[in-house]
Amino acid sequence: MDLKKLYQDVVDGNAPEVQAGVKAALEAGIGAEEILGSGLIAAMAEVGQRYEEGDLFVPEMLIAARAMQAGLHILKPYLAKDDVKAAGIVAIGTVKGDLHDIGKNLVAMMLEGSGYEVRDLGVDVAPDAFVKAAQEGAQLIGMSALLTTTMSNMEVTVQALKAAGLRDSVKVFIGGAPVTQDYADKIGADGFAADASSATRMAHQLIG
Ligand code: B1M
Repeated sequence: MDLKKLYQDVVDGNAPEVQAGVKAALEAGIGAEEILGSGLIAAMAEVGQRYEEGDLFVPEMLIAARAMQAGLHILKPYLAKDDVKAAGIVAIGTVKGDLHDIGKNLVAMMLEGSGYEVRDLGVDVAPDAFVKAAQEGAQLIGMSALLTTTMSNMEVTVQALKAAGLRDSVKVFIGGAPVTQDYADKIGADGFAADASSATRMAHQLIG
């Protein structure tokens, strides 16, 4: 079997078919990482591109995102079978003003699969909520942003951690489509990860 139908079902936003397709691909022996990369993530990239070109609109983007989340739910137990068990508490969230959570959820899933305790703060997370998570024991703060207009809230959060006197006791890492290593350096974050597996490696480096 190939992943073309699964890919198309994500683009079309057909959640029940996406779930069935992920199950069938797993049963056919296709690896979880390949299903994720070539089926789910590649399809969302097409959705983004078609939105940019004016061929799809926000409701279609949302329906495709729901279908992808449905597929991720099935894949979750198969992802991140990492043998390195690291003790550590990570608080993760999508920054204020930003509602995109698929990438953040994926990073959270992989971290959990690698043995971290993950405190998921959700989306539209205010700087104060990240500060509170650090006060409540998170050793690593992960921030996700998908919009160029919300990225600046990562810097605001780093500043809020500093103002609360917590910057030296907590590590900060960031990611999301518009985020770069240069940006991480500029705002004083400790790390940047381009995708969910490098996010796990980054966590190992920072606190593992
Ligand atoms: Co929106 N959206 N969206 N959207 N959306 C983008 C991001 C966009 C690039 C589309 C486009 O124009 N091509 C564009 C942003 C443009 C920009 O800022 N430059 C955009 C826009 C404009 C908008 C709205 C403003 C549209 C509108 O209302 N007019 C609006 C904003 C709402 C808001 O947040 N306030 C909006 C809304 C939405 C939906 C709600 C419809 C939906 C989100 C549903 C949801 O998340 N539950 C949605 C979607 C689905 C997308 C696209 C199509 C897909 C995003 C996605 O889930 N990708 C996206 C286009 C695109 O990215 N190609 C787009 C799959 C996911 C696995 O990848 O999130 O990149 P990603 O995560 C990766 C890495 O980035 C990284 O690892 C992940 C796994 O590999 N990563 C991290 C992510 N976070 C990390 C954190 C880390 C480390 C790594 O450490 C902590």
